[in-house]
Amino acid sequence: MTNVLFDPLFGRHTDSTAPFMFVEGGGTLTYGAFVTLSAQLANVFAGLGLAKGDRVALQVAKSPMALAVYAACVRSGLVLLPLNTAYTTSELSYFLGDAEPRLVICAGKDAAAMTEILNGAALLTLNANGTGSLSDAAAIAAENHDVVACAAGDLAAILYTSGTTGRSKGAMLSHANLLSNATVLADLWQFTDKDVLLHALPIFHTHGLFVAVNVVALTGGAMIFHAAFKPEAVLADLPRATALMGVPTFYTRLLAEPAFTRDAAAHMRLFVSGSAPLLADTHTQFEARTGHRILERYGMTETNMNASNPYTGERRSGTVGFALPGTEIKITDPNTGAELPQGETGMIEVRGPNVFGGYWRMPEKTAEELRENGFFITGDLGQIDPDGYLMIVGRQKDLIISGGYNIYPKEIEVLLDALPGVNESAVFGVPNADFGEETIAVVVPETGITLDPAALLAEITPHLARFKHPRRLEIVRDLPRNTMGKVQKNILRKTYSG
Ligand code: MCA
Ligand code: AMP
Repeated sequence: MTNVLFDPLFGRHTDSTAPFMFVEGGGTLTYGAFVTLSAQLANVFAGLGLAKGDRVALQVAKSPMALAVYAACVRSGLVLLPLNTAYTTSELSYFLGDAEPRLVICAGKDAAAMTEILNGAALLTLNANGTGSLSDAAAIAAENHDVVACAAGDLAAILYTSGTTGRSKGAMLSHANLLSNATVLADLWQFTDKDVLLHALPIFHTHGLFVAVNVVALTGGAMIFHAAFKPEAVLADLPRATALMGVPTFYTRLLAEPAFTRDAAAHMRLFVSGSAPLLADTHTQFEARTGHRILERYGMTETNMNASNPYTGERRSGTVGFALPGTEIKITDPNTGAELPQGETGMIEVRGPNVFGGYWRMPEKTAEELRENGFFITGDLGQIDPDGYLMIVGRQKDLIISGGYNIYPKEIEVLLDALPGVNESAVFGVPNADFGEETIAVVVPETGITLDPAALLAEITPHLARFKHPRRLEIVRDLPRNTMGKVQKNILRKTYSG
């Protein structure tokens, strides 16, 4: 019996006494203990009648037990649906309705609200401190569990990415997608069992869950597991870490700490940045302060990681480096799809074993974005410099990235437009020194109506995760439009920047 993802990540560590996680606040979890925990959780899931292919939704605070749920799903052939802890009940009810999980795991404090939207799923609880009905059940479950056979194409996870039409799409990620990407990255970034990764990212996205965890588990290294990113806590643990993966906000916040010095970073060998553009200025300041050059890479939920600056060789700021080994990247004409000559700006398209199989139960959306020849149309605009480095120069998709979280304007515009007295609205991002971008909304009232910005915000915010809340909302007479009638968000961005 083989399980494509579980065997190389966790299966080969079954009896290992090597540390897998140094948990913030004390305690070490060995690989062996983690694998046993995953077996007990797998037995709990099987006891509920869950079988290969069933979905397990997980909306809980980051903890070792939460990560073990991932491993348990992989070993059981179950499909994990990790959900941002910031999501509100309205956002969750869509995900649960669409993915139809058989089991939902949430914090005890959220159980009552979750019960309303379960859609027939079983419910177990897992709190930030590791307690809850899931842990209770796992504690008395058998430690032996036969790993379920899983082939390359079997699903390991569905991760929701918001859509430009306002409806989130579930990206289906297979065992082989995740394994191939981890294998390539571990090799490229030279991870070994001597590495200690300081893990401060959330574990409900590709970056923190797959890139960070899979690379470490595949190579047998350890993680220092922080519940969230706190600069002081990161600084305190840097002397026992060798690597950090973060979004650009991590690096600008670290640079704001006077104690973040060359000495503080002396034990580190690698700082990786991704999920949002890293400013050239951050790059330069970081190197001047620590002597390290941040390694910037490029990825997406649908494709895992696509491109990376080299480990040895020049890490060029303003670029995301080269296509990963085994992955192809081309720049195409956004209108015709024809490949453009080197140096021209166009749509970034990606093909490789890292690219997902399609959107969950959305064949039309899949067909729009994933070509029959296997190239995925990213919605990012790029250019390849004369030395082959890929630069992301913009986005064709209407997307705001704030602190590494994606915000789709359409989702907010739909809510605003539905309010009484609102004629239309536009939501866009403007530069923000901490988060990269911040969200602004402008609203056009119906003729003769006076609207109160605070009242509008109060109407929409209960439906939106906190990170999606517009930081400013202004009432305007009309929206700038081009001759085709399309709202010119570039003009709005310029008007409201600074
Ligand atoms: C928190 N808030 C935010 C964000 N995070 N608002 C906008 N954007 C955000 N990213 C809210 C909080 O709820 C809070 O609300 C207020 O803003 C200020 O919070 P603050 O304390 O400053 O934030 P924090 O809790 O310290 O979090 C900032 C963070 C965090 C550490 C940068 O957002 C984070 O961990 N981001 C990483 C995201 C990530 O993993 N992305 C990878 C996606 P209030 O006003 O109520 O207090 S995967 C991906 O993109 C692809 C595949 C890839 O290439 O990696
Ligand atoms: P997600 O939907 O969370 O997978 O976000 C993926 C998007 O994040 C990509 O399509 C890019 O627009 C953006 N992104 C990821 N890494 C980088 C990077 N290094 N530089 C610029 N944008 C990035």
